[in-house]
Amino acid sequence: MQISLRDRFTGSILGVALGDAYGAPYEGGPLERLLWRSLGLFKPGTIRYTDDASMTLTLIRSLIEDQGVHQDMLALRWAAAARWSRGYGPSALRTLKRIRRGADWRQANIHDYKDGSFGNGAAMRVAPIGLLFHHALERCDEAAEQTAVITHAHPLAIEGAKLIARATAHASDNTPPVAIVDALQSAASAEPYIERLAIARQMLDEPVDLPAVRQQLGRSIVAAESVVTAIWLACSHMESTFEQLLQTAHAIGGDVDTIAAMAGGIWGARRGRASLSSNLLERLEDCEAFEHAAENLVALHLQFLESD
Ligand code: AR6
Ligand code: MG
Repeated sequence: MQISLRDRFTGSILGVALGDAYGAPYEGGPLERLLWRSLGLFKPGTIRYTDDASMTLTLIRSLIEDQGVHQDMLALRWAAAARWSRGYGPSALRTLKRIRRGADWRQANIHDYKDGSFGNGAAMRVAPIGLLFHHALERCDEAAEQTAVITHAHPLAIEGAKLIARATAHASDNTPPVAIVDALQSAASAEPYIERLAIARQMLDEPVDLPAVRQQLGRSIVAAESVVTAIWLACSHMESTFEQLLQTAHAIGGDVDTIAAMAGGIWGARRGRASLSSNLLERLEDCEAFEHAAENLVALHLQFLESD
């Protein structure tokens, strides 16, 4: 079956939002879960998304407004949109608040940690870059890095973002799962990613072993301990339903929403919107906004293709 570009872009962005929103209630310990469940009650019947999907949406809007990555504008837009109640990482939120108060992102991003944050926050929001530049992987890398460094200056956070962007790009080109991991293995340069991608590749040939996934690929908020987990999750569930992907994300545990968001973006780019169930979509907060943004991203992609 032929899947259109529009179906792949909307599938990917809705995949990020669904993974995030349906993963959030399962993240962290009992107190955190209780908090998310009670926040979810604000809009009866809707499943609330968190920082992952919020930053993804703002990134798309910024790409459209600025006709590509404009780091200073993007930093201001992310800072303006940041809300504590969306569950931002502590350092990321402080960085965004500093930018909101007038600090240059080039200073704000190294205030808490001198080498910058190595959290997975740069990778969780990067799917739009993979979609927009899926025809030009070097530009994809460059743009992924430009968006990452605004809040996550650490080389491991940047490489994590590049890998998720490339995985999304390959998936949107209909690359089969095993070939996606092979391609990422050739692209990776930092030891933790090279090692974990080799393990993930091997895991694709074996029955699912969740304790091994948790232990060897990781499930934390650190990029090096969640990016490859998400890539494995998407690739190992490429022929399954999105609900099955979510179930495995819940079973892995840890940073469930962000792992599911990263995986959802990759899965949706290959499978397309038509493979997402309306049951899940109906309850997603602001579903139309994600869909509309993804459609605008298709138009920008086509515009870039024409001018190349
Ligand atoms: N040195 C020590 N600890 C660090 C360093 C470092 N260089 N970098 C990060 N950490 P943050 P995120 C630790 O705040 O990556 C949300 O739920 C430190 O404890 O940049 O944007 C998102 O949805 C820091 O607070 O957040 C993600 O799921 C933490 O890593 C998740 O949180 C996270 O880094 C991470 O988002
Ligand atoms: Mg998260």
